[in-house]
Amino acid sequence: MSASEISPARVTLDPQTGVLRGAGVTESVKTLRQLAGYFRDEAARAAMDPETVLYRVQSYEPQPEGVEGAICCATTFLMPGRVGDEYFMTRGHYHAAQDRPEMEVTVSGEGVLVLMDENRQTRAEIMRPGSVHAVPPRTAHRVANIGTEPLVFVSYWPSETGHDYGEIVARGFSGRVRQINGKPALVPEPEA
Ligand code: M6P
Ligand code: ZN
Repeated sequence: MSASEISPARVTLDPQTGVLRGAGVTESVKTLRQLAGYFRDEAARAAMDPETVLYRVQSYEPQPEGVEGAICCATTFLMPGRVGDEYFMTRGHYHAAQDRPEMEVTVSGEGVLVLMDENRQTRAEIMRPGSVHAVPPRTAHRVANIGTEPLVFVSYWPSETGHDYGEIVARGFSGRVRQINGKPALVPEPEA
C-alpha cells in the first residue's frame, strides 16, 4: 500500500474572526446607497452618507448560484448603527427554490434574526456568539445588528437555492427591529 498525500484545506474560516480565505472566496459590499427603499425611514437613509458600508459578505460557493451539488457558506460582517430608530440590517430575502433551508451561526456581536413565513407571520431570534439558527423553507430572513460592534455570522445553504428579493422590495417584512425606549424591539409594520 502506498501512502497518498494528505492535502491542506483550500479554504479556511477563522473561528475567531469569521474571515474566509482561499481559492474561490468572493467578497461583496453593501452600502447605504444600495439599500434605498429597505428602511422604514427613507428620508433618514437619504440624509446619511450613501457610501456608508452596511455590510460585507465573503462567500465560498463551490457551485454557481442555482446549480445543485454543493453546500455554500458565507460570512457576513454587519456594521452597528441605525437609520432613524431602525438598526442596520441586511436586505433579507426568500429563496428562489422555496423548499430550501439555511443555517446561521453567530461568530461575534449581538443581533436579531428576523424570520417571516409565507403568511407574513414574523418572529425573531437573538443572535449571540455561538448561537445557531435554522431558517426553515419558505421563510424570508433578515439580520439586524442591535449591538455596538460588528455582528459577524456564517450562513450555510444548498447551492441550488438562489435568492429572491422581489417580495421584500415590494412589501418589506411585517415586522422591523427598532430601538424603542432605548431597547431593541420587533415592531409590527402596518401594510401600506
Ligand atoms: C447571508 C446569507 C447570504 C446573503 C447575505 C446578505 O450571508 O443569507 O445568502 O446574501 O446574508 O443578506 P442579503 O442578501 O439578504 O442582503
Ligand atoms: Zn438565504
